[in-house]
Amino acid sequence: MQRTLVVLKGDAVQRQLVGQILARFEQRGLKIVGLKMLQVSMDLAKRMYQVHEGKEFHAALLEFVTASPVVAVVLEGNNAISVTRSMMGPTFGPGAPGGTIRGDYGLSQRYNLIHGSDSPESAAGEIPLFFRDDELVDYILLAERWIYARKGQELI
Ligand code: 3AN
Repeated sequence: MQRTLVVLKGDAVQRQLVGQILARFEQRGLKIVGLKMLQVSMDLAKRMYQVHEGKEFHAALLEFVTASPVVAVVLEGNNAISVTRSMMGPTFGPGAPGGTIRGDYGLSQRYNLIHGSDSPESAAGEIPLFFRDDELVDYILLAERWIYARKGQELI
């Protein structure tokens, strides 16, 4: 099972879309193993978006992500990273197809509702920025029995 970090950004919180967006991930079968609301500090924002340092939108991005509380989530599932990314859609709403989160809820070229880790390496770096180990909960999701098929020990 793979884990990914999702951050529902300030526009999702302020537009009261948190429940609807989380519901999509739950309905898909992804398991919530970490969940918190927090105010992102400038220090955390800089660490989160270190890869974008030097880009012309970097300052605006830091301002956006620190302007409102956000909701951070760790989702677990088979191919959680690519499944989450495909559900988010392309970076900005106007270019995102309907059926994706950004395509269904976004119109801005700057506010884009959600962040999702883009690789296993990013997820491994980003999850600890938002969650301590003891804030990630190991539990059995009973629905898993019907979300996945079993092939020996493997869930497919
Ligand atoms: P994604 O969120 O789809 O992975 P990335 O990784 O290309 O997009 O960019 C990370 C974040 O940087 C985006 N979520 C977006 O908020 C911001 N960003 C990327 N490109 C631009 C841009 N041209 N103008 C403003 N913000 C941008």
